[in-house]
Amino acid sequence: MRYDAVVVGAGFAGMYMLHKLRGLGLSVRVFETGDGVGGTWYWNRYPGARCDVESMEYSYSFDEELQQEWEWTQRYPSQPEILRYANHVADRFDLRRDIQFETRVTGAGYDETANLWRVRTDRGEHEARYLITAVGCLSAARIPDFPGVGAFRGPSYHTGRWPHEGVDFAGQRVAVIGTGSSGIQAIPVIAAQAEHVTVFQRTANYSLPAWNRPMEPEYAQWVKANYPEIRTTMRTSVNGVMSTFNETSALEVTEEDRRREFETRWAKGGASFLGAYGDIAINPDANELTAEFVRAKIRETVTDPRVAELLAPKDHPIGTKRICIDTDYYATYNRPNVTLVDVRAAPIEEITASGVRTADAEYTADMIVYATGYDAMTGPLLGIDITGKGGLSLRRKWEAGPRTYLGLMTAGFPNMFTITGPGSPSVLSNMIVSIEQHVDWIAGCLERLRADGVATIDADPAAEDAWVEHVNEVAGRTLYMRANSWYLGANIPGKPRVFMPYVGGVGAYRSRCDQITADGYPGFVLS
Ligand code: N01
Repeated sequence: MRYDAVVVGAGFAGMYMLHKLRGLGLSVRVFETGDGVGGTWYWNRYPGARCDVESMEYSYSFDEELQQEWEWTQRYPSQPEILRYANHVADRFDLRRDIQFETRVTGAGYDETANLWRVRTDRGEHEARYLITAVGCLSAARIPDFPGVGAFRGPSYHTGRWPHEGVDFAGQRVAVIGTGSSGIQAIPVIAAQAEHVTVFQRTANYSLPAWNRPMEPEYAQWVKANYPEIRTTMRTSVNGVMSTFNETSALEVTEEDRRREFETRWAKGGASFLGAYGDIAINPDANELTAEFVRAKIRETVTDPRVAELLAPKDHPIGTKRICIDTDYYATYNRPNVTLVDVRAAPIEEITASGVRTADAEYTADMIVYATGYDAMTGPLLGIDITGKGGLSLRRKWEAGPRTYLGLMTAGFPNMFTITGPGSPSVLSNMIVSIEQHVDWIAGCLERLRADGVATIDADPAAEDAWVEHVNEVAGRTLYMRANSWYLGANIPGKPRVFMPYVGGVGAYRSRCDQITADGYPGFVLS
């Protein structure tokens, strides 16, 4: 079949892109691997899965009635609630009739002569003028290639591919590998049900309390009444959220003032703790003071000093790996049925038929939960065999790391757009804010091209080089380069070490994109 546009993925990006393109009168087909909408929130059904952005801010802003009618029940939305919201949006805007579920896009090739994308799926081929990827940044789930992964006798689950029917942990000895955001959310919930949980930690992570609670109706009402200003604040902020960012240096204030500020933000809960001072992300001394406050909280909470020391992160500055937001994570290690294993000291050597064997012991388990993360940002795109002009493959082009102009296009792949692609704020922001910005920008661009009779848009290689350099340069001014994070691809053996998201802030980035539109798309080649 031939469409004006093919969109890959029916998560929050793909759903809104479909809605916008329909509004332009374009014919659109969305292909989605899963059998429902929701993307991340469709796949991540692990116990305790919850967004780390507050409900009132983690929602679409494009439709006034939608944002007024939907009622969030908790401060931080749980996965089931977000999935209900995604389904509500799909119903409300009648999106499903243009989404083909249970269909994986396997490849796409640009046909230069016809100026068309030929899109291959596991259920047939299609053509489109525009190819728009809405594949998510954290959707290529990854289990490390431990020897013997397939030999384990019991069931094993990756957090990002959780069974829809759920998992009963009662009476089970559960091994959990990984202590990133997913592990940190899942471990307390699993520990409350299982007979025993053995947590395999390679790197201790900083986690802040969520203090999740039922939504206060007065607060929800206040936000709804003030949505126009609140959404503007979010769109022009650093991270796409409402919380306040203090500009002062952590080093300019007295110890007492600093403690008070940290305590206030800790008591408030959530990631706004990292906004306590303006130099936490750039000054090692300011960062260390912040990190030490969190370590002290861990030591206060965890009763066994040896376990507390293992849980207190020391090998990377706070905030340089994605900050975790938890409910009862550290206190869970005070339970008699939870054991922490340090796999930095004694790495996992093998998954055996009966459990996990490290360099110094074997741990028996009935189930294994892999909370081992994703091939982030590039993984979902390179999982599709995409070829551009002259048969250039994206895998080849990005061999040494992703190269994009603004995270929106990559030179040599005309009429292909990447929503929240590498080189854009994406994972460093409230994803829905960044998704809406990209979708609006792309829709505006397509409308303009049509009005001007332009058939093709591509990134100019020189503009792309300059953008990649800028992305690296801004990241280089921060402490982000000091952590072995998935932002840098460090979690995947052999992946090039390149800082992938744009750290310049969503407000500044939006202004830049808007200026480019106003100036007639400098840095793009229109033909
Ligand atoms: O994945 P991760 P995640 N041997 O990559 C360990 C978002 N998210 O799914 O740090 C032993 O962070 C690995 O160890 P190390 C959020 O952006 C958001 O938890 O590489 N261990 C690490 O501990 C987040 O950042 C929400 O040394 C191994 C863990 O597995 C992103 O998704 C909730 C290993 C992987 O952590 C990814 O989070 C969930 C090995 N060979 C996720 N390989 C919210 O909104 C890996 N590990 C709250």
